[in-house]
Amino acid sequence: RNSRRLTECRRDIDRLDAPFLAIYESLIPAEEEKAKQKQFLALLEKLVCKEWPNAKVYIYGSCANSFGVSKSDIDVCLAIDDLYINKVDMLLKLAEILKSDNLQDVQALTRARVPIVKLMDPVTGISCDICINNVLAVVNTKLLRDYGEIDARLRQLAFLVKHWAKSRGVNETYQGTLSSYAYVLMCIHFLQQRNPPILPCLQRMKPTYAVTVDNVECTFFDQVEKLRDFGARNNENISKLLWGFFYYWAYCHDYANNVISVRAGCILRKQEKDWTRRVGNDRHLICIEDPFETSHDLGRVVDKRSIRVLREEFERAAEIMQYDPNPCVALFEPY
Ligand code: 3AT
Ligand code: MG
Repeated sequence: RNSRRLTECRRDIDRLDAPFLAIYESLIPAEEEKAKQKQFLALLEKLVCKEWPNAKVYIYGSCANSFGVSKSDIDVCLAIDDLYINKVDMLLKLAEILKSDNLQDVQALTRARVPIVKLMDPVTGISCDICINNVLAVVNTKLLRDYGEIDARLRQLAFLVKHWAKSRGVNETYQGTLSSYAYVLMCIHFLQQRNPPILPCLQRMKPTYAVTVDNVECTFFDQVEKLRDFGARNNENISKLLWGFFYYWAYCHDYANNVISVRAGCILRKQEKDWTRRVGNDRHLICIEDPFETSHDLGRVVDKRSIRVLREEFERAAEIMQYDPNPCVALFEPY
C-alpha cells in the first residue's frame, strides 16, 4: 500500500499558497449571511420563549465554531433546566409551534441518535436542526472556536479539508465516513504536532474555563488572546500544511495502533484506551478521541468498506498535492 510513499515536499509548494488562500476566502460566509442567521435566531428565540420561558437558545456547530463555510445549516440547541422533561414530547410540541409560524419543511426526527426538529425558514432560506439539552456540543463548539482564534492557519486548513471532504463525498457519517467535527479535530491535532507547534494543547494548560456537563468535567485554558504568538516560530504556509495533512493521513498515521487526541495534545495508543477490537458497532478502524467524552471514538462510524474509501481518498489527495500541476482544481474535483 505504501510502496509509493513520498519523501520530500514538492519544490514549488509555495507557488500554491495564493490559489489555496483564494479558495479559502471564497468559502468564508458573507456578513450578510451572518446577519440573516442572527435574524432567524431572534425569531426562534421569540417562539421558544413564549412556550418555555426558562429555555435558552444556543447555536453550536459550524455557525458558532468559526469553521462554517458559506450556506451551512445552523445547529441550534435548546437548553432547558428541567430533569423531568421529555425530549420527544418537547420536540413534537416545538414542531407544532414552528409549523404554525409558517416555517417550512418542519420535521421532527424523534428516533435519531440525537433527536431533532429540522426546518427551513422561507424568508432567509436558512435550514436548521434543533436539538434539546445537547450541552456538550455547545462546549465542544467553544473549544473549537477558541482554537480557531489562536492561529489563522487552523481556519484555513480546516476550511480546505472540509471543502475537500464534501467534494469527494467523505463527509457522510451515514455512509461511514467522517463528520465535519472529526475533520476539524484532525486539523487541530495536526497543528499541535508540527515542529515547532502551531497550536498548543488548551486542555493541558491551567484551566480558566470549567463546566460540568452530563457528569463530564470540561476544563481548559480559554484566554486565547494571550496565545496569538504561539505559532510564530513556525512559518509553514497553508499549501505546505495542506500537503502535510494529507501526507500524514495517507502515509504516516499508524491506523493499527494509534489514536489521535486533541485533549492530550499527542498520539495515544489504542491499547491504553482498550480500543483494540470491535465492540458492538465500534470498530475503531480510525481513532479520533472526543476531547470531552473520552470514551467516544469519532471514527466509530467508519467500517471495513468506508475505511478503504477514506484511505484511498487521503492517498489520492496526497499524490495530487505532490505531483499535480494544478492541485487547486484536481483536489476538489467532484467524485
Ligand atoms: P458542517 O459545516 O455542518 O458540515 P459542523 O461543524 O456543524 O459542520 P456537524 O453539523 O456534523 O458539524 O455537527 C454539528 C456539531 O455537533 C459539531 C459538534 O459540536 C457536534 N458534534 C457533531 N458530531 C459529534 C459527535 N460525534 N460527538 C460530539 N459532538 C458532535
Ligand atoms: Mg452543522
